[in-house]
Amino acid sequence: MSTEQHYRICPFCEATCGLVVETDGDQVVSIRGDEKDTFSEGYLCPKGVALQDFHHDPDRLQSPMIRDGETWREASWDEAFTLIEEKLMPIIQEHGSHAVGIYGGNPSIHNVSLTVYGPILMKSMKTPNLFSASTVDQMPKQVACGGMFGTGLTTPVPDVDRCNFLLIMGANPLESNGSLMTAPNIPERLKKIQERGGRIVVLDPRKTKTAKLADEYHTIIPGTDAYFLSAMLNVLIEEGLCAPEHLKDHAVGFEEVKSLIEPYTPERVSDRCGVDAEVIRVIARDFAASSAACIHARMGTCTQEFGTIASWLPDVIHYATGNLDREGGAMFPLPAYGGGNTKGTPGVGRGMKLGRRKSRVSGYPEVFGEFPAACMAEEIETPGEGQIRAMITVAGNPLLSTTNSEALTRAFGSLDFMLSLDVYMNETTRMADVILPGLSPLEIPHFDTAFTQLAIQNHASYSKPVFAKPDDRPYEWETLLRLVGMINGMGANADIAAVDDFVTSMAVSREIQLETSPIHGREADEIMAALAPRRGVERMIDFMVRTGPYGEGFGSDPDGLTLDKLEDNPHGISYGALKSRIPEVLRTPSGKIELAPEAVVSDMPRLWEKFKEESNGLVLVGRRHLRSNNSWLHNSERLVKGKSRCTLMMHPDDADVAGVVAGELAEISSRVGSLHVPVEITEDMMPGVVSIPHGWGHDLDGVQLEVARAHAGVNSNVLTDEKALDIPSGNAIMNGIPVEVKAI
Ligand SMILES: Nc1nc2c(c(=O)[nH]1)N[C@H]1C(S)=C(S)[C@@H](COP(=O)(O)OP(=O)(O)OC[C@H]3O[C@@H](n4cnc5c(=O)[nH]c(N)nc54)[C@H](O)[C@@H]3O)O[C@H]1N2
Ligand SMILES: Nc1nc2c(c(=O)[nH]1)N[C@H]1C(S)=C(S)[C@@H](COP(=O)(O)OP(=O)(O)OC[C@H]3O[C@@H](n4cnc5c(=O)[nH]c(N)nc54)[C@H](O)[C@@H]3O)O[C@H]1N2
Ligand code: SF4
Ligand SMILES: [Mo]
Repeated sequence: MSTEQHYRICPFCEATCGLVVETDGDQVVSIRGDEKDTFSEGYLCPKGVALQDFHHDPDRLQSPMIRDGETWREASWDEAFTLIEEKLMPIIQEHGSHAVGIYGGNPSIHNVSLTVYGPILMKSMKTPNLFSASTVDQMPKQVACGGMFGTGLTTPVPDVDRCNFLLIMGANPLESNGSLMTAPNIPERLKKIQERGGRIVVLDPRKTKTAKLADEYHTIIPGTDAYFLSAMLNVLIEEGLCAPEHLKDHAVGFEEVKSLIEPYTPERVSDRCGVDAEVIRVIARDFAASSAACIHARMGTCTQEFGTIASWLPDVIHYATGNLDREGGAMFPLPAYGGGNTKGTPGVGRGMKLGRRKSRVSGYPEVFGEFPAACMAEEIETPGEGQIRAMITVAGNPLLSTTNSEALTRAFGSLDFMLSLDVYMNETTRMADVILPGLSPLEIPHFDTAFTQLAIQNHASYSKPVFAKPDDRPYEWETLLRLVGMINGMGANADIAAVDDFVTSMAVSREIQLETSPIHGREADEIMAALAPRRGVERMIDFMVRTGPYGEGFGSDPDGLTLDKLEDNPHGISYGALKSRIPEVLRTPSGKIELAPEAVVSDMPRLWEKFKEESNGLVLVGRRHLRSNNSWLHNSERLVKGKSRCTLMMHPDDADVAGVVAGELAEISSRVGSLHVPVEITEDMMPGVVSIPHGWGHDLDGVQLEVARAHAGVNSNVLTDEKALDIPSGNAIMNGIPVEVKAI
């Protein structure tokens, strides 16, 4: 056996672990953690190993698929594009470009072809009907941070390697490996906090793996984090524990914040949150007393009724306690690729503008260029000018991952045309007319743009493809550019090389015009020549890193970063621990941290209205498992084997009241749907809260995922309500859903 070793960043989750992929010919022999990776140092989780299964999965699509009535056939790329042109272009010509909707899914951010070229397709389509997994995920955090700091990805990350007090709310990094916090080997990093005498406190309605590791765990009623955090801030103010000195001159609005949160004292919110007033006080005091403290508030605090307010308050508390932009607190990474907060004039910008358009049916404001995923169904089904008649999904499984799956499936079924760029025929793509397959992660280059903006260390890493792609298959950036060419009237056989040259030279021209760019005023032709002979996505990556914060700047810093240099360093390049970036990182019009942004202020009355309401009855939350990745890694036997993980977790008292028995099916229903799901009784759930994981329910007609089908589970989004949103961000509410449970 003659094996070779390749280094590849794992594309599955935000931890971005470095892997060693051992191959023999065209076979993957083994996958292990790369001990020399400058960031992950050998860590990996079972999903990284399962990359092997994904690569060799017989269900992974290898050629375009075209629907013939109820059956499918493989087709050539030319035939598929001819059909797309035939079906899609008349819809645009007859009804306008807004008749096309595009949904971008989560792997778009883990696949650089899609990250860089997906937005180009979205722009060329000139449709306002853009949707993504962001509005079933982190949009509230982006809105809160966009308001405070000026751009949607200026989200401070917990400096976990140096903090001594970590408050974790609505996140379970021991299963998820972290989110909006790129930190490979989070289990070890958390244990080290404890080893150096620090403390971890978890607030979660379920006693998760992370909660079990914590020094202190408290239950909290879902959807009430905004009250808890307001009360915590009130304690800090009332007891004179605020110390924002180092940022005082760089912030405005703290007085306004004080009056906004004033009603929510620990004693008043205690019943509402299900947390003792004294516990809130002690957490506030401990937080303030720590030399370096931060809050990691994530999924559970975003996908809830007050997602934006609950995502805003942690950073206000970071500010108030002097932990913002300070070692061991919440800090801003400086990514190699650049990003919104490295472009333009340091320290000032246009800030965030929301609501430049309204969605047609419900009038939801646009947020960072998109509408809530939750309004896709009504935009497709409501007749009239501007109705969506065709959908394009790119690396997304919205029929399983977004709210009210049954309504959305019905809506997708009524489309005149649907195109999916995906790797599987799954719950969503089975509804398409044409599927254009992406390649295996081992056949494409890898470079993280988003996650280096969220990483707890400044670093850069690039992976070359492990295997050459099959000759007859395009890279996804080529597929996207072929679509862009088609939309721009170049036909089904658009000259991809010409479109590639055009979009790259546009990017170069834009950069040259920026006064703060290292290539300001240079000639575009000269820069394009310097990027040769690379083309496509590699050329874009080279361009981005050379003009980025560590870049070689096309001659301005000969020792600086280039793609060549990244290729020479397959274990990554470390730029060290995070450094303070205020005020340079800010892009607000005032040039200050705007502590009371309009998007939040305008939502505070809603928080108060809800505060006065009585709430009782069961509510549903989600959960993640280490061996799962949203909806699409269930076709790996090694990840799904063992007892079913798609169960309804309930506290014994709730199970008694509902009369349900462990291991037997119960019926759970919400305003929008109902499911039959096996019960798992556990004291880990707080009373009043039940939990089902998302991303399951693979036994639908037409799904071609043999292993996943045999471990189908149920789709929890049959229960989530598309009419209930976090108002400022348009984000879906996936936690705290009112439900009823009964025995069957
Ligand atoms: N109830 C509930 N629902 C949730 C959540 C929850 O916590 N609870 N979590 C939400 C969150 S955080 C997210 S991010 C969303 C995810 O929502 P989505 O992004 O819509 O769904 P995924 O399950 O990630 O599906 C990804 C799709 O991309 C395809 N794919 C994978 N790699 C590639 C590639 O390289 N190219 C192409 N073209 N396709 C590829 C897969 O086959 C799959 O169809 O789900 C959300 N839904
Ligand atoms: N293994 C695995 N890893 C993943 C994924 C996966 O599917 N599987 N998905 C990836 C993606 S796309 C994302 S976005 C991240 C998400 O990663 P995390 O942000 O860590 O999210 P979860 O693991 O869903 O944990 C959310 C927690 O919030 C709790 N919760 C629910 N409602 C509330 C509430 O109102 N208040 C509070 N305080 N807590 C609440 C839930 O009980 C749960 O424990 O994980 C990523 N990593
Ligand atoms: S934690 Fe697991 S899934 Fe996430 S990047 Fe590392 S190996 Fe991949
Ligand atoms: Mo996500």
